[in-house]
Amino acid sequence: MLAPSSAIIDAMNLPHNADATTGLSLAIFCKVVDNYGDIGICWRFARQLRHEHGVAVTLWVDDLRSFQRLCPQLDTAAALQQVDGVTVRHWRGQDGQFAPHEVADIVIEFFACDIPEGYVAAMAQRSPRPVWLNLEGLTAEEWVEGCHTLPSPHPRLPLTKYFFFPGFTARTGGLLREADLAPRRRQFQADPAARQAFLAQLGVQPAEMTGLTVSLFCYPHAPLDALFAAWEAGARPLTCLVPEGVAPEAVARFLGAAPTPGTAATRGQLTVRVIAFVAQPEYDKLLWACDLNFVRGEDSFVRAQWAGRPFVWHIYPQDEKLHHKKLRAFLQRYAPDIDSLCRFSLAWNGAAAPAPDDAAGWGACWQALLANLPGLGERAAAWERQVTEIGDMTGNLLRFASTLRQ
Ligand code: TRH
Repeated sequence: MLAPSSAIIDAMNLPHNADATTGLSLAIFCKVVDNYGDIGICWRFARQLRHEHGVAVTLWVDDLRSFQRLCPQLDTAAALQQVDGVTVRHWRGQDGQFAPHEVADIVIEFFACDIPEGYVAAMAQRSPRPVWLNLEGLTAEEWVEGCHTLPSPHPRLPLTKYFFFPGFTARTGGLLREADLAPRRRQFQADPAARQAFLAQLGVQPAEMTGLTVSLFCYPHAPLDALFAAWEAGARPLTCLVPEGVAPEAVARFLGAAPTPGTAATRGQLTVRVIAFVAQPEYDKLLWACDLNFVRGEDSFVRAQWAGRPFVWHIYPQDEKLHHKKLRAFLQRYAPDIDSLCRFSLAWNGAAAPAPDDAAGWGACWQALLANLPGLGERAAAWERQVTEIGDMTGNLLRFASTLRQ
């Protein structure tokens, strides 16, 4: 059984499902499959709902430790807490009884995680019935446009769930983007002192700030040894900033030491510097501060698109190489005529040559990308404008939900 939620909420004097600003309440259920993307997306979404739309948000999440890496102020022992205006509840997987009044106006299940049966039963009893959405994963594939907002009636209960797909076109839900993100980024990028202070706080040395700075966030299977070798032999000094825990084995091989924050080594033109895994808002600044960003999964991939800088995506691997299809679909939209980025991205994801042991191939692949960095910067700016036009995902989702509310 879940803890008696009403009693705890009453004791903490928190709202059940009411909000002073809009009166709208929303519950997000998030299961952390692995890594940080699941909670990273839900946490960002929750804060935006609260801060920009005044929605009373309850975020149910089953893994508070992953969450704490993005949000250091979180108490991993608390069953219920308020963080940044959001009610965070530790979802321990138990089922239990819920009263209809505990159900939010809008219920979001993230990535088709099964929400507690007792909660679903209470949803069916609530009047009016809540809006129920399944927030899906991001892909650039075309089929998404045909599935976005489709209904899925419950087999037994008088409830209908709707699919909501983020995406890159006007026939999808768009991407998460806070209203103040672009102005904050522009201000930061127009202020060299802000960049210097930010990088210095991460331990980056003044001399390193004048060369090419690259942030690196990838899965451990990335062909990192080959890329490090290409950077080491390159024509320009390059500093690679690696948050702690990213591709630890390859990073340790280069460093000759355990990759703990503050550890750095220089060979040839390349300095690899391990930095602390930063809190989520700081990660944006890291992307804004670097000349090129390597990102992965879903959330950092989207943030790189709002950073206005060139980026390379390491896609989350899936069975039967489904991820290669998704990568190609994105490249087809983002960079159909940018050969250097397509070649590099396909190789980085193991979808094309050069192979990881082809040092000369990687050297050439990197040189081509480097030579095209200014062009990639222009493409990043144009893409940002294009995707901004379709509206942000949170606003789009609330608009869709309002059409379903009885
Ligand atoms: O961590 P990811 O690989 O996460 C996911 C999950 O694997 C998930 O199951 C899968 O569905 C999804 O990828 C596709 O990558 P992602 O999505 O980029 O999430 C990382 C989060 O961590 C993102 O919110 C940014 C944040 N972050 C920080 O806050 N600080 C940091 O220093 C770094 C490197 C990342």
